[in-house]
Amino acid sequence: MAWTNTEIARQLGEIAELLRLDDADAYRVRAYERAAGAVGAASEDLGQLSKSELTDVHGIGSSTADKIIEFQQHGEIGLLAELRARVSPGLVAMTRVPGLGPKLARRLHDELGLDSLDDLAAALDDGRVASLDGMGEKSAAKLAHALERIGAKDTDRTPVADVLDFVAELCRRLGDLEAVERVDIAGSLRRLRETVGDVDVLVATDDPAAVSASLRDDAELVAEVLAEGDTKLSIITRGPGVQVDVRLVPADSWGAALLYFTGSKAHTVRIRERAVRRGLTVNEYGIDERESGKRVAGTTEEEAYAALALPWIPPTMREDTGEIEAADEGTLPRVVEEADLQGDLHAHSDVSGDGKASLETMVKAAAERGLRWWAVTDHAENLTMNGATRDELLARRERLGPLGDKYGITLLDGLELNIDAQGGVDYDDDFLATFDWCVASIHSMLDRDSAQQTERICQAMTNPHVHTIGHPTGRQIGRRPGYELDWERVFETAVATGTALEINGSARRLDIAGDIVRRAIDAGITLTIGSDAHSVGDLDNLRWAVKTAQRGWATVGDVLNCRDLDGVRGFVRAKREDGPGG
Ligand code: DGT
Ligand code: CA
Ligand code: CA
Ligand code: ZN
Repeated sequence: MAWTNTEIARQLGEIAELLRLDDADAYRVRAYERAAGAVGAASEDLGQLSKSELTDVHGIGSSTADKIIEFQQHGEIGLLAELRARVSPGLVAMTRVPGLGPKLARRLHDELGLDSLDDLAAALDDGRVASLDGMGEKSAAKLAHALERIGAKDTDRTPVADVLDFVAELCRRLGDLEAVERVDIAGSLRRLRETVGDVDVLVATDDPAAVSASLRDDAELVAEVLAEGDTKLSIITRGPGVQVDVRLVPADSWGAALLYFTGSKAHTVRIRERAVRRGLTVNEYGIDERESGKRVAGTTEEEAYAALALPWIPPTMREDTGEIEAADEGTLPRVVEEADLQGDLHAHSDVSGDGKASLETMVKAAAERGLRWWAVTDHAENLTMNGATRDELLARRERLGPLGDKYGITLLDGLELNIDAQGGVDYDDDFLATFDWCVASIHSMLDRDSAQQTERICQAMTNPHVHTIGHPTGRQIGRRPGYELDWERVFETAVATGTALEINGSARRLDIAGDIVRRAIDAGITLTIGSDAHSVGDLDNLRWAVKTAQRGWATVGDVLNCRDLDGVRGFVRAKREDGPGG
């Protein structure tokens, strides 16, 4: 199978991480880190290359090239399997705590015998960590706080970013099978929760045994079969190593099964209660009259909801946070959909250092997606190593008109500014005033406390040329928690200054999250959607941003990307002309 660069980089990165915890030679660790970085940054598909082509890529050596080829051929790297077996998962879990590096994790493991986040919490509680040589009360308190923030219980869940590519390939292969009529994602992944416990895939078929057998025997995808029955196959995948439950249902139960297995559990419990009050029963096969057993619905989800006198409710809203009441009262908002987007307000080209595709390639791809306008927001100069200089930006500006004309799309001359320690940004006001659109983001001093991060962001919003705040909390799901911003203050400042907040669609970020989106809308905030694309494929991030917006019940009116060019320009003008407080 053609593994994506993202997945290859993840495998190499995990090897580096485990080698370090395994006390391997620092040089060897570094080699895998460098290779992971090189693969992640590559613009071509490394999955297709030969060994000599691979070693020609800067950062990939002979031994790491061998691992990539091994992964291509077997869907598994022996060394990684070995390391996963040898290095304790508890030790790995401890390194997920911000501020807890591999060295300290090892000491906690070896000297205090800690082997899980629960162990760590207990040892922080009873003072054993504080009494460790070189630790002290203060460092221990910091760790305790960090541990609280990541929430110990969420760590055995997998970030969606780690499973999306794999699941897309799995669904593609299932869809290609003769016996499969339909295939779709269900469960928490369909609702786009930011982490998944396991992945649920629904298949409509009248030959479940054949589908089950084909998948079971697909050694490129399946590492282990956990359970196989008439209606369900549970596997552990290769690649991300996650559990997938594949449910096999007849086509005429499709809607009922999709409703049932999409959940959330809380949502479906409410649905069943409602059914009972109407003399109906709901299960994964259909909706039936309780008395007669006569089936009333089940082929489509719309029909299933309609049988309960409800409109279809988007999966992203099915968390029992008022959606059933709203649907019942006829006040369920029509949430934003991907087709409502007229443009993208955060994306990169190779004009700044970490972009992987040329401006023209990106523009062409954006136009082909049907976007009417596209803001290219390359990194501004203060970003270490990657920022664009004034001259590079001026040269880029000359190309925007002709490229837009060539591909039939309007290009907004944009920037992603860097918010400094005091809330200032790159360049000077006169230069900034010549741009159409500016995102401002925190890219440095990520470990400052919440009060300081709130201050930096609010200060940046007072700049008349800052139009939205990019990835506001800085979180990377599964890697580091976001800053705990003082949201009331952020919202207040955003409204007062006419600044928007971004929903960043990178699956690793999904920032701001759905629950914050909902609060922001209540506070009267305008939202912007950004793919934060660094490559053509990343433009798909728009979909994740839209789903995150839906989780926050955002409508077309709440999202600037749903306006036409005049609408966007009007938003920019309003801030520049009226100024803070206007
Ligand atoms: P996860 O896997 O923890 O990220 O969350 P979900 O929502 O995917 O949960 P999962 O995989 O346990 O089950 C998928 C869906 O199937 C769930 O959202 C609702 C449905 N479901 C599974 N088991 C039950 C059950 O025992 N009762 C009810 N009401 N629904 C269930
Ligand atoms: Ca699940
Ligand atoms: Ca499941
Ligand atoms: Zn950024």
